[in-house]
Amino acid sequence: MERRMPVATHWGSFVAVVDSGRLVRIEPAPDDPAPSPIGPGMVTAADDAARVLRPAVRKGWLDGLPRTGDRARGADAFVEVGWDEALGLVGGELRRVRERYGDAAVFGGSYGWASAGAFHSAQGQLQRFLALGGGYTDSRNTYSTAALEVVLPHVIGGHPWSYQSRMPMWDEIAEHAELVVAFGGLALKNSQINPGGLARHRTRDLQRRCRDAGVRFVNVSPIRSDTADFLDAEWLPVVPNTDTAAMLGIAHTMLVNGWHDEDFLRRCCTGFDRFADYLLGGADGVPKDAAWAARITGLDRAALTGLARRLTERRSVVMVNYAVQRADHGEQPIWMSVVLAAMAGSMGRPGGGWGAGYATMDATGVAPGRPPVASVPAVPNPVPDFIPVARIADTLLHPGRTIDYDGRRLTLPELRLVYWCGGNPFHHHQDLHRLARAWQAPDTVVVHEAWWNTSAKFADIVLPVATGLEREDFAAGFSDPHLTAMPKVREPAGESRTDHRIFAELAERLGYGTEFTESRTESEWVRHLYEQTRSALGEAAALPDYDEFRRRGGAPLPPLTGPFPGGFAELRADPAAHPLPTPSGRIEVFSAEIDSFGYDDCAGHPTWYEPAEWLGGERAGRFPLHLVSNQPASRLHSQYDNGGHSLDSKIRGREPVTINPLDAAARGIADGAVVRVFNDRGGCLAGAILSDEVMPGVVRLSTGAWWDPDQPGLSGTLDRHGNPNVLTADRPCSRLSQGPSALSALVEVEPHGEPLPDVRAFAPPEIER
Ligand SMILES: Nc1nc2c(c(=O)[nH]1)N[C@H]1C(S)=C(S)[C@@H](COP(=O)(O)OP(=O)(O)OC[C@H]3O[C@@H](n4cnc5c(=O)[nH]c(N)nc54)[C@H](O)[C@@H]3O)O[C@H]1N2
Ligand SMILES: Nc1nc2c(c(=O)[nH]1)N[C@H]1C(S)=C(S)[C@@H](COP(=O)(O)OP(=O)(O)OC[C@H]3O[C@@H](n4cnc5c(=O)[nH]c(N)nc54)[C@H](O)[C@@H]3O)O[C@H]1N2
Ligand SMILES: [Mo]
Repeated sequence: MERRMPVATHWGSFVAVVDSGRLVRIEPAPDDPAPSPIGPGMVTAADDAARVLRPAVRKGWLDGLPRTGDRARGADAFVEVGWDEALGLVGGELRRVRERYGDAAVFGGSYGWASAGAFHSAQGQLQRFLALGGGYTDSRNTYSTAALEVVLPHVIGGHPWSYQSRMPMWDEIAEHAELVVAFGGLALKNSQINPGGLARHRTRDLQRRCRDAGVRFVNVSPIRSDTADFLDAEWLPVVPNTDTAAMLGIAHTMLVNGWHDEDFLRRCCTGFDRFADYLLGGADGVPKDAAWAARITGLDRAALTGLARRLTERRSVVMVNYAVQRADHGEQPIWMSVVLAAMAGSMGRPGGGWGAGYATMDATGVAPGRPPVASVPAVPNPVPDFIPVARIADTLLHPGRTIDYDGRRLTLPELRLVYWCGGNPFHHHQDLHRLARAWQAPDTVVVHEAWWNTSAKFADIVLPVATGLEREDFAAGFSDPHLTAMPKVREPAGESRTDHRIFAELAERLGYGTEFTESRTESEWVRHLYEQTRSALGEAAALPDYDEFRRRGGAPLPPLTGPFPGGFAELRADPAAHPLPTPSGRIEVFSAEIDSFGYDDCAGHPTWYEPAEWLGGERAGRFPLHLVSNQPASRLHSQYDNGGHSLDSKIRGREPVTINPLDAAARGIADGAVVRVFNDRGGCLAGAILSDEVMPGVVRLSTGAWWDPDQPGLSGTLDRHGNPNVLTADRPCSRLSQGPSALSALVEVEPHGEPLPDVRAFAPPEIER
């Protein structure tokens, strides 16, 4: 007897087909116009060889408990233990570390996307558990957008994400706009994703509507396919990491021709004069004109001056994606894009102006938000310490060191116990060989994982968790006005348990079980959060009761209609009556606050800084190709790299790397060949795809292939599988944001001879029973 049940994931809603408790297949939701192919491929991963089935403890840790400076983390065998023993070890370590070193020695920053679900939020559960137990060192900002999150509140004010409700939506762009200039493109592969779930994928059809309405698109990006074919976009292949220079060249052209929106800059912005002086070369003698910009960016001077004219003459939108700011000086292209839009004249006019992150997540630019939905209740963290999220290796390597961060001085804490739940640092962090060295520092690393990925292999204690298919919940995606029921589709594999149950039992052992669970079972929690949401939204939302909601499989939420605070339209109409939440109440073209920090790598106005690694720099003599490690089309980061869709994309078992045919020919690389991608930080194998969709001088190796070091435990050895983070640099964007700069890395590529080593990324470590 087949049963059909709703499934909610970060890549959309699906239907699970289950027969006698066995998951048979996952089908697209019938009303999703553009379902993601990632969904169906989840089935085979649910019971593959990489699944963690029982709690496991690293052998060396078990033998010599606890010790530091051990080189074996990441190379050692594991010993399977019962839950009772495993929880005893974790509880004992938490108690020991807290007593001996204080609560700040516990790291609970645990960055990561985990899975959809309002209650079973991995990070939410972990942080509630650690906060009730005395606190933990947290992390701040995201790997996605750290530079944006720190700089934008200085420039337009408010919460880092508040811009999402100020920028024009796709339907407004279709109706009113004539020209979209997208720095970093609008890759539809990325709009498969929406954090926390998504009822229907709408970005593709909305983009199509813009095109049908006659909107012209310009794709400023090293990769042509960053815009869909149907958009028929003009492609400006820009040298990676030079967007700020391109925008300065356009801005200079606007200024010297008097095409800029002087009225808006005078009434609604502050500090344009200071910036104009920089543009014209007042301070450094270098006018940032189109010829200057053309030399840096590789773009035609005429293309830049043409954009200056078209952006100002037409109803235009300046769009910027997130990849451009995951780079050295990543704050600059974000800040400069706001300034460029302010100059162009469409800011605060219907369907025009500025926006970030279009198509990076489906709901961005689709809906301005949804009403709040209850989730696992947060508990204030008694420990004030935090680190900027991407400074984890620095913290482990250099406790006690001080760093700058957004006008403050932070002292990096000494971490003794690292607790990771719902993220994969050996996927997401840069310079993995450095992270592997840093990872030897703490006494103990605890990881909750469903699969033996690299972070599990680098842990001391691995606790197997149930996946999103293996527990009851409901999902409410980012900005998506919809609730989706998440019935338990199958039983947890092996002995795995939910994160919540693991923490509930640990809390019980540590003496605060009732505070953690509030005496509710998991089912009661889910029902409670749903009913809380239902009553908070009241009659108007007309949500059914929980049992009826489960029967229907979901329910729509009322969309948010605004008015949204601080919209640019109100600012343009009357800046005195509708100030932005910035110090000046206006858009800060010049920020006195940032200027007062005195940073040599982030001045008081948008500035072109030469990146540490780029095609125009000295290092390109040794490593002449710019590595674009963008988001993978075939999965979410490292999640379901072991799923069917991602496995199908591999070339002879390796992650594909796309190379321009000119660069391939110069190196004797054939389509489908296995190559070695390398620099002085590391190297990996990958399968070559030759395509002119990537500009010459650039290679694309997307993130997420599980790291497979040739000789685990030995620093610097070749990755057999193709994780670009063995090549990227662990370098902060600047002293302002301390964000990650993964997109600033140069490499060389060469053919790799036969024989090829096996890929063992999906094989579990050696396990003793
Ligand atoms: N070179 C380079 N590196 C990058 C980027 C880049 O562009 N280039 N992008 C960065 C960006 S934008 C991001 S957001 C990060 C993403 O980095 P992560 O968010 O760390 O990546 P994921 O692969 O999503 O990792 C989630 C992990 O949680 C596990 N998991 C899933 N559900 C659950 C659960 O319910 N409980 C528990 N305990 N675990 C669960 C999954 O198995 C997986 O291992 O990567 C960053 N890294
Ligand atoms: N399928 C899929 N979708 C995803 C994700 C995923 O893992 N898989 N991850 C999600 C997450 S967590 C995030 S944060 C977003 C990220 O969204 P983005 O950061 O926007 O996505 P990326 O794919 O990293 O980059 C998009 C394009 O930017 C271009 N680019 C790179 N460097 C430069 C540059 O210096 N200048 C210019 N002009 N262009 C450049 C590249 O050609 C690249 O293809 O995507 C989300 N969507
Ligand atoms: Mo991200």
